[in-house]
Amino acid sequence: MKCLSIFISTLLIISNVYSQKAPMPYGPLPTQAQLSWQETEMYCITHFGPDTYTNKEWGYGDENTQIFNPTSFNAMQIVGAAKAGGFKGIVVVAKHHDGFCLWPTATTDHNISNSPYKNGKGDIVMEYKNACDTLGIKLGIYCSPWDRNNAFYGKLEYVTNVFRKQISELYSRYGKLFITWFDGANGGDGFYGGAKEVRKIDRSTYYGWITTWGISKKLQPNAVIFGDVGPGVRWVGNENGYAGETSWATYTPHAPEDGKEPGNGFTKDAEGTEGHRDGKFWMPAECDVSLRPGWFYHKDQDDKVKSTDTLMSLFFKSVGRGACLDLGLSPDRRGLLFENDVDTLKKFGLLLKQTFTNNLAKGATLQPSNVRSNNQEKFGPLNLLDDDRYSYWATDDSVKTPELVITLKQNTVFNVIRLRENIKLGQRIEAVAIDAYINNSWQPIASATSIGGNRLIRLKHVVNADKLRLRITKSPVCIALSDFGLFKEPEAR
Ligand code: FUL
Repeated sequence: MKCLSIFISTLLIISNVYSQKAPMPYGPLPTQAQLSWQETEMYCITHFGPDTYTNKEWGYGDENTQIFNPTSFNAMQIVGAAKAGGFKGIVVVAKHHDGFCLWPTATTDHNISNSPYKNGKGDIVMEYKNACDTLGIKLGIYCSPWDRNNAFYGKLEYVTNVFRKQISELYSRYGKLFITWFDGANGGDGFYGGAKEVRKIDRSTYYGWITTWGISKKLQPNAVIFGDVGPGVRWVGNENGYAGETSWATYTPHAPEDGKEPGNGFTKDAEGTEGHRDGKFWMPAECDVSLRPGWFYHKDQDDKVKSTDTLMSLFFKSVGRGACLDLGLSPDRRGLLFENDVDTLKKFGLLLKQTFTNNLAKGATLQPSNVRSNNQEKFGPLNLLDDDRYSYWATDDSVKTPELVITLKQNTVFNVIRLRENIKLGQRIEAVAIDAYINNSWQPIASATSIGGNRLIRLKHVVNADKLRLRITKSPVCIALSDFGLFKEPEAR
């Protein structure tokens, strides 16, 4: 017996000497659903319904179901255009505030079965799902809590007998979803079954969020839940598509909570833009913005489709700041994306490919420069160049501001720097600086704050160098860096 325990403790000592201890996680951590969402980076949200035919943004709820009759709705064209743009998911607006359901629902007559589309046999959500499956794109669903058509809106019955049943249908019929999307616009005037009045609700309490979110968690455990107050992904606080220059994945909404997750509540929009460094929850931001001025299609906006340059700039200000970009697409009355929209998406996708396919840091050697050598054998391998977000390089617990010298294979011209942390260990780094070795001295070329799941630094001018230095200038704990990448965004275009 004694022999065995000596043997085991010897083994333990040996394994302690040779294995590197992983750093302790820091602060709130992402769930698996949040990690998959983070990797998605870019997805679209499609608005199509009665508003498309009435030229409105918010239908009143009295629209005749007969007006919904697209002649050539083609989910493959829409999802295909998104895919060409580099987007990896589609959130389908299955019901907007006007209450019209784009799937055959048992909860209300105000739905596609009572429209001429496919003689009442249509199901737009299913068509999207099939196109997404065919094209390898993730599916998400938005079902507006606010319903300006429903007679019961404002009463408890609406939540229990209508809204929750609608999301149950949606979350059980269309396969695996990556996100369930809850809009924050709520209460006001509407048709409400003919009452035509103003109905105000308390958005913190009316929908019984804990129970309502429970439906998503039960039926779609791998989906993140988006809402103003999360709980999985927060609204960034504007519909212009950008996160703050500093944007933390952690956040505390102004809401009562049960200690584990945020409860019913509200947010201060502006706080969503930056998040909170000391936030209690892992709740990164989604940046939503439409490709056109409106979310729905309006003919007079055909020439106001965002340019490739604008999309690129939004990409850097959302995805490049650790958030995800959710771009609004607006199929027209035919049920297709208009030519200009398709065109700009395609060009944007090409530009992303041109910029990011070739990581110019590949083949570089990385060397810690300011860390005492007796710590070095504890560091993991410097394998930061393999596009794996979770293999990482960690410093010893006491080393919070390490420096890395990156020696490139040759002189390299670049204008984008990418940094990522292994966020499975939390968001750790608070600030970094990067220098290039030019004319025999280190010259600062960039700095950034919050890193998290993704940080892209877009330089104003190209840099030509063969040696760089990354300095972690602020971190409360040792770091867990998973990526250092260099890219060249085409300048003249
Ligand atoms: C908003 C809604 O009110 C808009 O109509 C749109 O659906 C947008 C994505 O969310 O809050």
